[in-house]
Amino acid sequence: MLQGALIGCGFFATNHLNAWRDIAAGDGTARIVALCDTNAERLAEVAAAFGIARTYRDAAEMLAKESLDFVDICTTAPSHRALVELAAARKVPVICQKPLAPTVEDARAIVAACDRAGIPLMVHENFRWQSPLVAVRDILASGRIGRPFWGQVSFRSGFDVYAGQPYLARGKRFIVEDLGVHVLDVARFLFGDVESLTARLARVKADIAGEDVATMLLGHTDGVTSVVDCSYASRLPEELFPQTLVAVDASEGSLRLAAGYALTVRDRDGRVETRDLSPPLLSWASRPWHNVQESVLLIQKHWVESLRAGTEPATSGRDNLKTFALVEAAYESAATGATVRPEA
Ligand code: NAD
Ligand code: 89Y
Repeated sequence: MLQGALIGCGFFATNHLNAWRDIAAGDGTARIVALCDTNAERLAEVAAAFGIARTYRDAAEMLAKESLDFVDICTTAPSHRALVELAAARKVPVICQKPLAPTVEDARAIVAACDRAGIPLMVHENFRWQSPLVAVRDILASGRIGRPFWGQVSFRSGFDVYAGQPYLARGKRFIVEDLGVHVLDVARFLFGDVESLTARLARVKADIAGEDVATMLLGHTDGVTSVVDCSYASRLPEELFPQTLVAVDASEGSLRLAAGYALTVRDRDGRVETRDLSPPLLSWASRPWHNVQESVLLIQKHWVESLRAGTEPATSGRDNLKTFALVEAAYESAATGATVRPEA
């Protein structure tokens, strides 16, 4: 059984820990043996909730004292580089939450540190592991609707994300860095790498520092044009948080993943299929987060499989630099009004 440690016991970490507990109780391939948080109160609370006795307030001390097969970093971006570098110095494989870093320099340094140490790095870029989005990807790969030429990946909500994650209201960069990074990654997952990006951003909510609306036009290298749009300022008749909607028009058919995980496919024979792709509600999950929570379990299982097989995880640091480049390109395009060629 692989022995891991988790750093950062905040808002999102309980999802990681519940998923690790499922893995330990399931095929028993991995478990968390130690926890670290600089906040003593939070550390004690989470350690008690998950029955993890070995706790540390200093990551360097934990890495020195524990014998670990991997470390799972679930802190916010400003601390990622220093924490990954500590793990790399001890040659401990790393999972790091998104966004990988606050700057492209830090993101590249993180990937370089792991490369130099010869350790795997997976970015916890979990949206592409949501089961409805995996199903969409499988249909595209099957050729049932032919060759996609247009797509839309859309996340529009008015959910109060600031209550659980107050730091989101304070950053100069908000929706593209925090949520757009997922939605842009899904666009790459479905339609491939990107050669051009044009973006317009807006701030609608008055008392936040960053942008809460983003509309992006992507030119993918094999010809697809996609629109990626995100909003936390949308007051819709039905609140859809945290659903990602997808539309694809292709040479022989089309596909829509609509509200409520309702899939409709018109295939090359003109047949129309409708399917309910609602994700399961795991025992520890709660609506409306359950699709995200399922994807946390799936990405962590993927990490364990990759680590055991010695293969590169789908959202490795190297891969994630390409998604990171789209985030940077979006801010640059919005600032300059120009179409930008993303640079991984
Ligand atoms: P949070 O602020 O609630 O928790 C972070 C915790 O890390 C805090 O308890 C803090 O004390 C601790 N910490 C900070 N620096 C540390 C250090 N150097 N050593 C040890 N502990 C340290 O943040 P959160 O909302 O849980 O978010 C964590 C990360 O998860 C963010 O990067 C966020 O973007 C990401 N996130 C991802 C998803 C997803 O679906 N993938 C969803 C929500 C949040
Ligand atoms: O932090 C964000 C994420 O990764 O998924 C949704 C979120 O919690 C708020 O935008």
